[in-house]
Amino acid sequence: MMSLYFAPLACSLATRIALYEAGAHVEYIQVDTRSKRLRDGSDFYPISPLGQVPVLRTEEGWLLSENTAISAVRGRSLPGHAAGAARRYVAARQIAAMAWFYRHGTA
Ligand SMILES: N[C@@H](CCC(=O)N[C@@H](CS)C(=O)NCC(=O)O)C(=O)O
Repeated sequence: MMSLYFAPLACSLATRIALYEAGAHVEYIQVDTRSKRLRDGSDFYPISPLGQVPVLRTEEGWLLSENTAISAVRGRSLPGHAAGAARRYVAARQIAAMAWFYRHGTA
């Protein structure tokens, strides 16, 4: 199962919304971005050297940062994704949505 490291109301919300809407089977792991700790007290830095969310741990164990990159991978890997030209269109729409979130969701 994939895992998404997130913080409430941080920009990881963009990826969370995309994963929720896609019906992805994901474990959501909350991070305190101030203390750089997970809720179980473990250190977040080995997962994210910058101490930033979002980070997606793929089923293969890869750690991916950056909303845009996570969105692109997610679009290709979830069941039910579009094929061929339609997939490229969906990928472009995802990037546009992410760009909108960054423009309107950050100070
Ligand atoms: N360019 C990154 C930005 C990641 C980012 O700035 N995350 C913020 C939350 S919106 C964070 O974790 N801040 C905590 C910190 O920098 O200490 C992305 O789009 O994923």
